[in-house]
This record gives sequence, C-alpha cells and structure tokens, in this order.
Amino acid sequence: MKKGVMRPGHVQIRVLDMDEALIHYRDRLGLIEMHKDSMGRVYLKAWTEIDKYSVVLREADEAGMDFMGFKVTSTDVMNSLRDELKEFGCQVENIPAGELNGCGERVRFDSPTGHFFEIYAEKEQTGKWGVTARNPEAWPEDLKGMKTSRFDHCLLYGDDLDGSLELFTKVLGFDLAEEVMDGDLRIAQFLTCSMKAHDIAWVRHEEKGKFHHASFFLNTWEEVLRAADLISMHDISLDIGPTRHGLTHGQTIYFFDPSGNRNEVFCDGAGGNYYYPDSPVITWDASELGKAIFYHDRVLNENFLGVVT
Ligand code: M3P
Ligand code: FE
Repeated sequence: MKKGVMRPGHVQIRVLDMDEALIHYRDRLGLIEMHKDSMGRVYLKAWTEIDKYSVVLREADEAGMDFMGFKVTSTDVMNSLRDELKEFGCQVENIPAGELNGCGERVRFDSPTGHFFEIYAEKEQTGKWGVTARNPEAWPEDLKGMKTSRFDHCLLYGDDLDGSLELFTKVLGFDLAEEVMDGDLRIAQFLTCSMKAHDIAWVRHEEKGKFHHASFFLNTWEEVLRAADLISMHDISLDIGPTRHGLTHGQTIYFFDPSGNRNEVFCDGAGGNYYYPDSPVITWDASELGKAIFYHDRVLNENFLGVVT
C-alpha cells in the first residue's frame, strides 16, 4: 500500500578525486553540474529531473554510497514515517534543512542490510534543465556524453534482505516487484514505489552496507550502444554489456567511475517494464540466475557479482 514515498530523489556517492569524478559524471554520463557546497560536495542533476540535483559527490578516502534519499509527498508524511521508522527499530536521525543545499529537513535511517537512507519532502525545484516548463521543446540540444535523462535506482548488497524488505514494504509502502529465490532463501529483491520495474534493489551478500551500482535511464537501445561507444572512446573501465537483464528485462551496460563505483545506464526492455499495484511478484529460480542477470550470456560473471564498493 502506498505510503507517500514518491521516488528516488538523490544518492550521495563517495569519490576519491573530485576532478576526475566530475569529468566522469558530468562529461561522460551527461549530468549537469548545479552546485558546489562549502564542504566541497558537488551536486548534479539529469536533465529531465525537476529538482535541483539527484547526485551528490563527496570526496573521501574510500569509494561507496553514503546514503540514498527518497522524496515523499509532504512534511506530514515525513513526520509520520519518522515515527514508524523508530517503531520499526531503525536508528533515526534528523538532518536540518540546508545541510544539503536547497533541501528541506531530512529523516535519515539505517536499514537491516546496513545501508543508510533518508526521506525528505522539500527540495528546490529548478525545473527540467534546458527546456521550459511552458511549451517545452523535446530535449535540450547541448547535453554531453551519454545524455542520461534521470537517476533511476540503486542496487545494494547486504545480508538481511528479509529485514530490509519488511522495512521498505511495511513502513515505506514499497512493493516487491521481482525476486530471485534459492529454495526458501530470497537472494535478490527488486522493489518499487512507482510504476517503474524497480526503484531500489538488493542482492544477498555476507557483508552489510555495500554498494553495487547507481543506475541512470536512457531512452533507447541505440542510446545504450552509443554509451558503449563513449565508454571505449574515453577508455572508461567496462564491467559488462551492452546486454539485457532477464530480471526487469532492462537493456543495459555497466561500467566503473574513476573511483571504482559501478554505474549502469539502461533503457526499458520488452513491454516497457511497468509495475501496477496488482502486478504479481515475478520470481526467478536461482537455477536460472545466469539468465536472470544476463539474458544473453546466461552465465554468472564473478566480477559483476563480486566487485562492490
Ligand atoms: C539490474 C537492473 C543483479 C541484477 C541487476 C539488475 C545485480 O541492475 O537494473 O535490472 O543481479
Ligand atoms: Fe540496475
């Protein structure tokens, strides 16, 4: 049942060198640089996003994800979810308005898989980048690199998948859209708070709090192939692809930022990958895991499954 969580709003990613990271996220992925704060964090957005930013880069000694934020429909929703998060047993922290530039108060909480998330209701809206809100043109002409259109989801690795599933479904109103089952053990779970195939996903892993990838949306398979060309042109570290997932059916390519964080760009696969509240859970058997992850190769890839930040 929907609880007022609208969508992924931001992800704060740790990078080892800000200048190199900016070349990657701005000039290769095509995100737009929007702000730099007094801590040196750089804020970027994808062009179709109405809020000021969705990616925050923080220079640090170790790569990985600091937190992922979800935008909720109102401050009342945020306040009542805060109580429910505490009741569930989360460690909850109030982050004052303005700690992230242009963002209202945030409620940060931990999860059974050891990741940090936040909810917030307000963020400065700058509108879609490069087109007007009134009589908008189809797309802005001066986008760079892969011209990604939105930050779409994160995939995380952690141990207590059941715990994070319960938190996200019971407290935050997400639905389980797709899963991989090894007998009674769920080894991967894809959750949605929208019509998308997934807004957040987890794969079972012995360590808590690991980051597998941040994913960005492209419009077509042609754009995925064009991203692959750019990856070669600029000697970006390729992980795998272009290929298709069985899970979610997305058409995809994975690569690494200069700090070793994995990125994905993908487009909707067969049938548009939409989710309605009455959609049944799609289950993959672990025996079909190769095909579930990479529909064409149908074999597991150690690098893809093992390398996380
Ligand atoms: C996706 C996706 C794994 C599957 C990943 C699938 C890590 O990233 O966007 O559909 O097993
Ligand atoms: Fe993904």
